[in-house]
Amino acid sequence: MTAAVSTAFDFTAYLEDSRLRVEEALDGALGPERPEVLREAMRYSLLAGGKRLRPILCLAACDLAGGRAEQAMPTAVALEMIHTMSLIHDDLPAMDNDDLRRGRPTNHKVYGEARAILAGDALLTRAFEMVALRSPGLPAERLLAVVGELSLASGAPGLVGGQVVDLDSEGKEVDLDTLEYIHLHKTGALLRACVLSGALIAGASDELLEALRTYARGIGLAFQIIDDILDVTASSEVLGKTAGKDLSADKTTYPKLLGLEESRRRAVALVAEAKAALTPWSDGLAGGRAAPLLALADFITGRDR
Ligand code: GRG
Repeated sequence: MTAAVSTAFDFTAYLEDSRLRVEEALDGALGPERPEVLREAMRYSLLAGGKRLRPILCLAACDLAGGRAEQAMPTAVALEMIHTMSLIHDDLPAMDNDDLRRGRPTNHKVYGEARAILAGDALLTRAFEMVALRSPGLPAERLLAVVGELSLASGAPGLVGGQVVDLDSEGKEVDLDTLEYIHLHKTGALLRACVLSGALIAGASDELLEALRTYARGIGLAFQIIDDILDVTASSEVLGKTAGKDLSADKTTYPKLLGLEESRRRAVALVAEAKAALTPWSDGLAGGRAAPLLALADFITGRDR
């Protein structure tokens, strides 16, 4: 009897397999930081779980551009380090002042504020080391382009700029354009760096890089809209972070400006736009080479945490 051959893309298996590979790489990425307490504080947040969406996006984009996932793994790890740094700093009393992250006490609650700041700093700088010094066998000009994307995503044109406007907007009336600015910088810029750097490592064409910019814009905004919705609809237990935080911090969110239903509709439309940008690479059964990025886009609107 011949077994039926299924060519459908198994996203659940893909996600779990990629996540496990990322966890393994993250576990091996730190060391030999000294003193030991710094290493511990870095590992505490880096290995605390999380969806690992950013590194997986990077690996998927590398694959789409014709590269091998192993080539992009050091950069994927670097992106998760930058993301983790931003969470540690975001949770500090001077910023969002939170006690819970990824289901555990926040970094500063365990190690104190000074060490949490320094653990974040060490993760950020280690991220650049991962690309510049720990990515063997890749052409220097590709690594330089990746360093450029990571710099843009982390600094004033990305995370920092978005965070400043976000903090300055607390307790004020914020319009949709400002809200979009905050999220395209605070959340979208790093997601964009994930897909662009994965593709750059594989030597992607300009046409694919442009399509990935459009894809990243769509998933970046959709990701944040869903984040805002979950802040209202999900529990702290499920989220692993404090639910209802936006309301208590008097933040403007998509549900506040548009209502829950319209916010969800907008997120779904943005994901559709993101996926449409990849149409030229979506041939074949179940989405072809673009299948992981297409499924990751849907995962963003379907997630419950
Ligand atoms: C110091 C260079 C430097 C930058 C820091 C603090 C800061 C500037 C920016 C804040 C950025 C931030 C925390 C944005 C929120 C992004 C977001 C929605 C995070 C949640 O991401 P998930 O759901 O979390 O992917 P997990 O835990 O699954 O990884």
